[in-house]
Amino acid sequence: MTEYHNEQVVIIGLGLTGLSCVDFFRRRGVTPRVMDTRFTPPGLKNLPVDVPRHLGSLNEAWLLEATLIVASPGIHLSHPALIAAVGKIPIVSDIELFAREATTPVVAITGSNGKSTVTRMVGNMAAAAGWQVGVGGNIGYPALKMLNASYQLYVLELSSFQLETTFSLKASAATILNISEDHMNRYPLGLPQYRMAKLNIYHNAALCVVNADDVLTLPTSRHDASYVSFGVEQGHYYISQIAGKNWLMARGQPLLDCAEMNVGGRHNYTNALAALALADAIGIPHTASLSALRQFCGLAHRFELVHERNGVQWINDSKSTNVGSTQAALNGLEVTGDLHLLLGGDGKYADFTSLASLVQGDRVRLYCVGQDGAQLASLRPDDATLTKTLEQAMRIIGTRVKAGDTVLLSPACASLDQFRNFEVRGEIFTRLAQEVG
Ligand code: UMA
Ligand code: ADP
Repeated sequence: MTEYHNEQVVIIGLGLTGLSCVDFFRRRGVTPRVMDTRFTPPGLKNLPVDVPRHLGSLNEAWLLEATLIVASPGIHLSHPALIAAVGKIPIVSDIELFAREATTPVVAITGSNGKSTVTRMVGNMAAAAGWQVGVGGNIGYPALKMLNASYQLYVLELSSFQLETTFSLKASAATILNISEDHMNRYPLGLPQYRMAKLNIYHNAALCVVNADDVLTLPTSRHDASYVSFGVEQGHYYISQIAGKNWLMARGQPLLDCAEMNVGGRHNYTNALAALALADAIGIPHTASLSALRQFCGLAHRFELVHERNGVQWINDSKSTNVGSTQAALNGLEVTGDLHLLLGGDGKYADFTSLASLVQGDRVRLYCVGQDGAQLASLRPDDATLTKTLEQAMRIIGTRVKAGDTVLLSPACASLDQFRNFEVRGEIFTRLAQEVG
């Protein structure tokens, strides 16, 4: 166990991560100081009264007095108040604290899209094998909380923000599922800077699981040499046609007829391949991993059919928060009538132009909402419907839909401009679908 008694610890951020860090240190007899730029951060009501807190800004004096700063993922390391501390005082993530303590194997998963899906798939595979498995990290359950129970395996979903300040992780198997543009508001140097953060996941990993179709997922360091790959038609794990059906394959061996899975779309088949590669790496038997894949029904808010009436399908893909995930949704979609597509929210400085070709044609009707709605409406300037809110757009759609149509919320944007999180956005879409549909 790492010793923190002589450390002056400062935690930045009082959300899920910050609270888990407070608990981590207090269990070790250390009282940290906590700060958050928000006046009423969500964790405030659960913060023990004796923990010193500074709210509404970052306290530079406290930062400079610290010997260890733990930064929540939501705080930019380039925040002006942090500049004086960077390079002088160690700044780490909650995942770094976790990695220092973890004594059982870790499977680590990052990527621009598919992290939660693959994390859950691997967790389900391990559970199907009868293992005690902890699933946490960016998926919504802070990693440090998992240290309070005993597990045989940890499956960790990691964001680029968490990986920026993680140094001690030694995953048994680590993957970058794919890399496409996201969070450009946090990476002023663009995609290479974002990728650099993600590549940290391979550092000291026993095995890297890479995407053979995405060169950006390949390790750059010679220390990260041991790898297996997955891809659509190439790699150790791939998809092959057998008697007219798509099969998941591993090194020439057919493993699963994709028709046996309850999630569709090529991206979900490659997600399954990545999960199988990770599961094989840590010794989960195929009987368990394939059974888990057969039973996996997808996660809420990821291309989820939430309502169907009068021949109209309403699909909630609220977790689509970047261009890549909206492309995946549109590429996999088969619509008999018109597609009513809802885009918009906080685009995080994304370049949306690659969506343009996908939203043209007589069968597509485009609705754009939220902070970056106008920018998205310019993808189809003549007839896109621009409204301030999702609700206004849904009420218009309700008057236009007819049998055979599909309504898809796949916003390509974060929800935080108008909603607490993507779950709330998806729940409101679902409620409105039931009301207007
Ligand atoms: N914030 C401030 N001031 C601060 C600290 C944070 O304004 O001093 C803001 C951030 O800009 C952000 C919000 O508060 O908008 C939440 O930040 P946080 O670091 O307190 O977040 P947590 O509640 O700790 O949740 C974090 C992850 N959130 C982010 O990375 C923004 C959660 O991932 C994760 O589930 C949780 O830790 C547990 O590990 C969410 C997410 O949106 C789902 N992740 C991004 C994504 O998937 O795209 C990376
Ligand atoms: P993440 O945790 O990386 O955000 P999720 O599994 O929650 O990933 O899925 C987020 C969005 O990305 C959903 O819209 C989902 O349909 C889409 N998606 C899932 N896997 C992939 C993939 N491999 N490539 C592109 N999009 C994907």
